[in-house]
Amino acid sequence: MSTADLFDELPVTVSRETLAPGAVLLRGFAREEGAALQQAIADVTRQLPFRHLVTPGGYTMSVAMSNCGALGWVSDRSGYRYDALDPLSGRPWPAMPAILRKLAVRAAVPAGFAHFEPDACLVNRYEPGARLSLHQDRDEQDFSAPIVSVSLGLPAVFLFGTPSRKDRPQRHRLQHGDVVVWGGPARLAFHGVAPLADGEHALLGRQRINLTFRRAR
Ligand code: MD3
Ligand code: FE
Repeated sequence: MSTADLFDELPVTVSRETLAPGAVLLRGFAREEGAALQQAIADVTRQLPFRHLVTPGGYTMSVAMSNCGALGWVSDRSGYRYDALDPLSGRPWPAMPAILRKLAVRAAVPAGFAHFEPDACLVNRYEPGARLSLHQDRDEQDFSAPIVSVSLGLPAVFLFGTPSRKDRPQRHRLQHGDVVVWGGPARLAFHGVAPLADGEHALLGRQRINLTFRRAR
């Protein structure tokens, strides 16, 4: 038995912090695996290069996106949705690499979700200046499943509100290797990312990559 087993199965360098009811931050949970995760992400984005999607309102997003898994998240002039096929190529999305899926499933456990089965992984790339305005994730069918997010590369200021747009969001700095599980009352909270500050990360260079694992159907 390792020391980690004595501390609730978390690796020794990881802390568990509750940001709000249902929102659990596992600082450094993915840090040791960073290089292997980067490899898996490169495999995905070689098959499905990052794109700047257009919102239904006609704005081009500053964040570039790719997808892997059975379902992919899509935005265009007709709306937001999950689709089994890439509307651009008509083909299925790249498979979700096992190392990515396993990380998400493993992270969900200490947050209280022992049977998380993600069928979609959205890969977001932020270059300096890129941001994500406050929104809710509500294109998934079953809000009882959490969303697991993994931050890699440059740090970002993450904004995290409540299910009401009027409430002022909390700000949290998310760093390379941080994992957050968003479930229960946090699942429909408004959230966003402040414009990415410039910098250079030892492994990823001048960018931040965020993975979000979802149960879309
Ligand atoms: C809280 N991504 O892809 S991850 C998104 O850093 C998205 O790229 C951000 O918001 C990013 O939709 C934030 C953290 C996150 C993801 C989903 C959530 C927080 C969430 C869903 C509900 C509540
Ligand atoms: Fe979101």
